[in-house]
Amino acid sequence: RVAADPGDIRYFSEAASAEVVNARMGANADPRLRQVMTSVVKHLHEVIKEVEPTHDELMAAIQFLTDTGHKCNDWRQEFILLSDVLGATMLVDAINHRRPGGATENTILGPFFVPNSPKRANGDDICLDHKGEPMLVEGRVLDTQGKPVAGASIEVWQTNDDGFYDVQQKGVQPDWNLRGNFTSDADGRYWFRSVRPRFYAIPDDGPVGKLLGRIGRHPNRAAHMHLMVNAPGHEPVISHIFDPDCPYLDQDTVFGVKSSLIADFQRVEDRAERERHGFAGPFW
Ligand code: MBD
Ligand code: FE
Repeated sequence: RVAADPGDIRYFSEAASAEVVNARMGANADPRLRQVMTSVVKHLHEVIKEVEPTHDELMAAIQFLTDTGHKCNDWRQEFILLSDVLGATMLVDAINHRRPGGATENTILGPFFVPNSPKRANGDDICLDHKGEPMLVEGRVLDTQGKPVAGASIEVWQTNDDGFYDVQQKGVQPDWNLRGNFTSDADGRYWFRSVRPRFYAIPDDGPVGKLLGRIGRHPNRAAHMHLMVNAPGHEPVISHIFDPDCPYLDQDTVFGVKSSLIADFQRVEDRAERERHGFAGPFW
């Protein structure tokens, strides 16, 4: 039978409607998984009905996801990147960290955290090749009552002056460059030397970078240093500090900037004060 008016055609298949697909789940399905899958199928069908993709477009989508998986390796998780640039990671983070007043806000973990970074002493320099603009980081770990937390673990990681993490440049940067694990002192304090972070492009040589290019988005992250703070009996804080002068502060490609995380950077011109903080060696 040929329809007289193409607008009459019931273009979606009754036999495979979202309701029919979801009704196929068995009684033994895990309740949470049932809830998740019900929603995923419902919204997937909504997207398809809204977009009306061709078969070629469906295959392109499948190829995109396949390529995304193939780009993953020990240090590169392209799916995390995809979640990040779509705002999904920050939304999940916001849902799960409705924090009591006063606690430092979380932001995105990112794909470049490496566990078990070397223990460092307060005052150490994590920039092992001394390339970049010297920076002193000072902070204090406090509980939500404002009491200092001694013995907290502060893990930090950042890119070098060229915008790469050590794991992206094995053999070029020293191992564990710009990473370290500090411990807060009796007063909750920690301090260390590093170099000023710069804005940099997330790895954009893969399917996620290609997608950003095709939709006219730049791949740049606002200049940041990552911190993860853990202390027994306390919730971890996974966060960043951001450079207040970075031109990408209001257009971070993964939507990770929160105004409370923009740090106070001060230029220290006084030589004696620089030397007091250890910036006296042959490099500075
Ligand atoms: C990063 O360095 C990062 O922090 C995030 C969130 C995504 C890609 C690269
Ligand atoms: Fe990062």
